[in-house]
Amino acid sequence: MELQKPHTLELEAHDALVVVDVQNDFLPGGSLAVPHGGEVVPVLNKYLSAFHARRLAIYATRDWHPPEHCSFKAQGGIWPPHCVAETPGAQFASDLNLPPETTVISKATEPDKDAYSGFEGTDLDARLRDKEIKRLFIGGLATDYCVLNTVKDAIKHGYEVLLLEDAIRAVNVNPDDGLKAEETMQGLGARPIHFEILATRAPPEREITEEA
Ligand code: VGL
Ligand code: ZN
Repeated sequence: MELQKPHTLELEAHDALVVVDVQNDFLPGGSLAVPHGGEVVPVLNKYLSAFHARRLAIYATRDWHPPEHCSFKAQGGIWPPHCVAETPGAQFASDLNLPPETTVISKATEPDKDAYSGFEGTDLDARLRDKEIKRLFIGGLATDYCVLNTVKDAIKHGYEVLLLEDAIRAVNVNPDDGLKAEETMQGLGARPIHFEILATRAPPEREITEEA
């Protein structure tokens, strides 16, 4: 067996990165700004670059609501209007370095249904199966809603989940919601990781040998 430093994690062929809802409305100045939400962007950029360098699959989910979505207060929901499809607030953070190969998964697109999970009402599971993905590295916003529910569904669907603990932030409607969500995810088997435990190694050979 190859010698490894303890507590390092090697990225493998059947790994994928799932970036959850890093959209302007959840960031500072947005209509449903997650406290410290902007802090996930530089950290996610490190994961994005690690996955991209290894040619691993990257998915970005987005809340993509119709203008009169049931989760908005005017319709009896609990949230201010946010992430209305095609509006600036629904765009991904402009400083999030999503590679062009990123697969975008739009969710909660129906007026009468909310969906916190990237799996709910989407083809995410089918796409992952198609690529024989086994492990999901999941981070983004918000810990206590869309990250929590995406992680729960991922585990339900049989994926191994690595929770990007350094790249999630919570809404905290109640002060402990984020902590409770993390406990729930870990209780279900999600393993919390931070970027530094990823083993650094040379990018795939084809990259090194590629001539300019
Ligand atoms: C989310 C509240 C409402 C999320 C989406 O992405 O966590 N939170 N809609
Ligand atoms: Zn929403």
